[in-house]
Amino acid sequence: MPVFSSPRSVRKPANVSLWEKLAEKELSKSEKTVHSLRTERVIPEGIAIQPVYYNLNDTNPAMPGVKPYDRGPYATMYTNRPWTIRQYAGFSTAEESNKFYRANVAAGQQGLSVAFDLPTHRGYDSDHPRVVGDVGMAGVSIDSVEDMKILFDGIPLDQISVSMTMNGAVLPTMAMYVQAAREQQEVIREESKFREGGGGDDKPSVLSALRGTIQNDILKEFMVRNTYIYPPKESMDRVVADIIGFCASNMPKFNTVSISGYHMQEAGADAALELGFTIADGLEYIRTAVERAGLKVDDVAPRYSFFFGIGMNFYLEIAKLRAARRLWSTLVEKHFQPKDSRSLLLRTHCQTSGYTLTEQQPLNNIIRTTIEALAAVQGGTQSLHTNSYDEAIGLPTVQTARVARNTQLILQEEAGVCDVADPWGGSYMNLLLNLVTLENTKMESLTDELAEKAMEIINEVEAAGGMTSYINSGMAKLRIEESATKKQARIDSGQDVIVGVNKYRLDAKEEEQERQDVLQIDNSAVRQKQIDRLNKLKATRNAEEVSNILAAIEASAKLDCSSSKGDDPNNLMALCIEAARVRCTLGEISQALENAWGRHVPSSTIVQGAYGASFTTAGKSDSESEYRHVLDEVKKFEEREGRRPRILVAKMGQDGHDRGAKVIASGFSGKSLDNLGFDVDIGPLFQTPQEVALQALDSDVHVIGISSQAAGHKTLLPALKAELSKRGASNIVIVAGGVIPQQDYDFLLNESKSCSAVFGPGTRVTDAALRTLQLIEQQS
Ligand code: MLC
Ligand code: 5AD
Repeated sequence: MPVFSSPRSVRKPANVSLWEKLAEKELSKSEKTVHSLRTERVIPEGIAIQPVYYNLNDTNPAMPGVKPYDRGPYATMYTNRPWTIRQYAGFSTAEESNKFYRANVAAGQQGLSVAFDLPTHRGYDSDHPRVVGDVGMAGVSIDSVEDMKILFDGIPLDQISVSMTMNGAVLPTMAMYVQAAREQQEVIREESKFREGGGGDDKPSVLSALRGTIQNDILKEFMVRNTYIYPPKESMDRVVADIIGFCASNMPKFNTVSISGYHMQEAGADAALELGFTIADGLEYIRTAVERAGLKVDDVAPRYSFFFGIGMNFYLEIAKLRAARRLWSTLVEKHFQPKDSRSLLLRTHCQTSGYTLTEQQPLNNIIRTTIEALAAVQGGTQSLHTNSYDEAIGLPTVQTARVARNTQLILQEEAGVCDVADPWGGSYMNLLLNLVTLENTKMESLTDELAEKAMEIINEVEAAGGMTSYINSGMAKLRIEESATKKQARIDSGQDVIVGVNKYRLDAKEEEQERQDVLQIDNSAVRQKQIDRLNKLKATRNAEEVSNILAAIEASAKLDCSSSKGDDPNNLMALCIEAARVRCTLGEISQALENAWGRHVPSSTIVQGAYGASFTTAGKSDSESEYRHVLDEVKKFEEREGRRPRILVAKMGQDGHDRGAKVIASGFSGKSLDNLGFDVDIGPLFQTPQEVALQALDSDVHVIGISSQAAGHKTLLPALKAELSKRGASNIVIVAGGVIPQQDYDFLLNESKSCSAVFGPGTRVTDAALRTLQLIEQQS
């Protein structure tokens, strides 16, 4: 039975003594002591809240901060320092985003987290013809160090920790951040010299003061997020490795990789897959540093950090973070034998799930986000982003961002959740399995069982030669897509409940009243502003310096040997900082690397059979009969037309979120009973409207289904329509789906007539298929 800890026992268990030692060390910079934590936090009811609870009868109880860290990476956890409230944000221009960051920090946010726009992610300047619809839409546009300086204007980079979500164009972005910090520091030094009549020069290098995190996790980009630029090998051996190497030597407080499971969960992975793949990615990054860059595990692992998504399965998500810490410490110890115990600590950021939020009855999303946030902190996260309740329809407004931030402030400052480390330690949560076997298993079954499931996945990956080989085999993507398709089928067939979507729906009129305003971004104005700034920059810089450093970057990229050590003159991060200093643009630096390595072209696959299988085993006769109705209609169409309805599922612009596209492609496709019977072509990512039109004509499709998740729809759909009419192919039906706010429907359907139907979030695949079929029939 778990009971209060107290100084009662005669011989203290070793873990408790260790905990006390670690806790005193953590508390040394504060006014608090272990004694004060135990005795002075008395609630009005007269009870002293303990910093940690454990079973006094256990000879050596598990403790936070103690191996294998199920109970948390730090001994004192939030009793000493709460998790960091770190809201991910970026809006159109550097000026707008800077204003937003400053206001957020003033309102209680504790760390920054930058969302870049898609052209920046993919290494294009704002004036590139491929990115017309994307500039400034899903985050802030950064073309040069000048933009970066504006982004952080008035924000002391040597004091506030900054996370940057960047993986593709990570070299120029990191370089511009470092250069902006240096120039910011120079200004401060100049000012202090002026004020103090000299001095200021003896301050430590700004690089060593920088605190933050760069995502730099390219492996999951190839699996799910898709903002890669270069092929996997060069991305790992030179981009990831050179950044890790540079930071290990020069930026000791900077977290060099944020190993992310979040995007796997958003793409449809269940908790075991997310956990297994993420830990396997982490092991691969240590191997890269050790084998490719000649670094030691203790040079790098203490600055690897993690990032998990937190969905609606409350208990499971708590168990996931506990299991993650155990798996990481155990596997790092086993494979790499570090000497520094910090190499074993899994520290993580979490973000509540965007996927679980709904367009219908958006206020319900506040409740969902609160539950997910609570799971993240009960699981012991170090840093947290809570989503805004308008997530399913667009980027946050000032008001919805405030509610999201306040959710965390309320948890920290009103609900008392920081009072104790790991309240779940010792819980007797048994799964069905244990009830069946009636085994009196030790508590925390869920953590154990999830860890076991993830371990099976890790073993499968390791047996395939590690994560890079496993990804190259296509298995990682397929397993996640299969899991996503099954999830969609469970929702469509009503097995998984989503309140307000597949159960307890409002009628159309009530839903209309619930509608929210969505942040509107004037994409063409942002783009023009960026182009003007680029032109000005190019007119005032030293052209010779620019071409010299770009040539040096290209030459280094072509070298066979690894130059990942931070002091190597060929280290790409060091060269890119110099390029940022002389005002090379992000697009130019990316192009220099592309000249050496080329751009990665992914292959597209469609999962077969997963959708219908869940329907036909759902055991609900009405959903099964609906499903069969669609199949019958498709069959009739085939008999009448001599071929099956053919759809091209395509994505335009730099938007790489392809869960929706893959689920539609997979659900619609196939001839067997397991899928809906359409003939499905799936286009490559990142197409221009012209490329999509040409592929549609080539494949002679009846309909194009455009999936849009990154707000480019108002520019790109009209452009596609125009491309089709130009080629005399107006008979091809266009339908659209994804994150498209209702207020844009009228523009798309009536004003610009650029598509015939919009399938918003929460649309069932069977409904979309039936409506699409009707539209094709009307057209022919
Ligand atoms: C913490 N500290 C303590 C303590 N808790 N000291 C004493 N007692 C305690 N109880 C110390 C730590 O050791 C550290 O110091 C310092 O306080 C900060 O704590 P931290 O735990 O490291 O927190 P933080 O700085 O916030 O770092 C958290 C992190 C980091 C390690 C997870 O990597 C991070 O901030 N990640 C955020 C990633 C992110 O925002 N990603 C957004 C992705 S969005 P020291 O000296 O040891 O450092 C996305 C969406 C998309 O990707 O676009 O697809
Ligand atoms: N600002 C705020 N949140 C964002 N997200 C993506 N871009 C932004 C942005 N510019 C969040 C959403 C999305 C997840 C990938 O990150 O929650 O689901």
